[in-house]
Amino acid sequence: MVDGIRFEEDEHRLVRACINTPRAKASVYLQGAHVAAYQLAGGAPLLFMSGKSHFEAGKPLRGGVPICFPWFGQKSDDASAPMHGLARLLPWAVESVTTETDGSVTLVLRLESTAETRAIWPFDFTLRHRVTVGTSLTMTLETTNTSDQPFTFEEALHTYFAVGDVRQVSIAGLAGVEYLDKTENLRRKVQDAQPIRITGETDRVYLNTRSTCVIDDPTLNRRIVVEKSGSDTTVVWNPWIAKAKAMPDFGDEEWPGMVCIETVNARENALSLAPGQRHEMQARIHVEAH
Ligand code: TA6
Repeated sequence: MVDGIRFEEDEHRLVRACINTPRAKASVYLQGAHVAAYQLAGGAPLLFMSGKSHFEAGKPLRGGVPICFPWFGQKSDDASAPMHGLARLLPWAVESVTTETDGSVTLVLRLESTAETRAIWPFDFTLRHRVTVGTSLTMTLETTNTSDQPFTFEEALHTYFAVGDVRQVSIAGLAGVEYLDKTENLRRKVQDAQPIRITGETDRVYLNTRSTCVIDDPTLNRRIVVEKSGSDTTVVWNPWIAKAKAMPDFGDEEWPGMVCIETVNARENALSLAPGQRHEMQARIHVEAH
């Protein structure tokens, strides 16, 4: 037993790690290595989780940090394949738990390809997700090509942030960056110099950017800083009213309370790995007073 972490079955019989450190607490489901909650001691939840989320084997949670792998969005050659890939639907194994000297806890979860995954995506891989819970939330997704042939993949840490009112939020860090607007058939646009404001359904794939993004949330009196490495794509998403209503696992009135700033490699930023090659993508998230 390592201090600061215990494993339990939740009320839906899904296994989660409950991490409690002096500075922060979090929960991570073994299914999908899915960080479901994170908050600083004495602070408000940093991650959004829908009150209507599924908590069922084989279904993704609606909130927290879904892992998208080995494709982002729809599978390009098979519309019937699961959205955002397989990784978030499968049970991951606990590889290690360590407590750092600063009291933070690092949980490493692992997913290896199987005959089931190869039937859908014909390559062998090992994924590791290293989650460090402390005064910041650091998530590192490591992909290793264990095939005897190269493969090309997309990946995302599809992070749902809790905000007081998305209509009052501004998002800095993407000025001048080219993006694909998924609300307009992937039309290519360039972000202007102003911080992003959410005034309707927003679903943008920002390309070739390694920038840190900052969510300024005057309602909750905080700034959320999203730093990243090993990622060239950032996705910004809020479903707004109609899309919120269209999602059965998302409350009709929940859309003002969330925004996704996703740490991604997708589309023209998809990655290729040679046999035996490894890649790491990391998101480092912390909160600052407003
Ligand atoms: O990252 C934004 C997005 O691709 C949206 O288009 C929307 O589909 C969202 O992901 C949620 O996808 P999901 O499969 O989790 O419902």
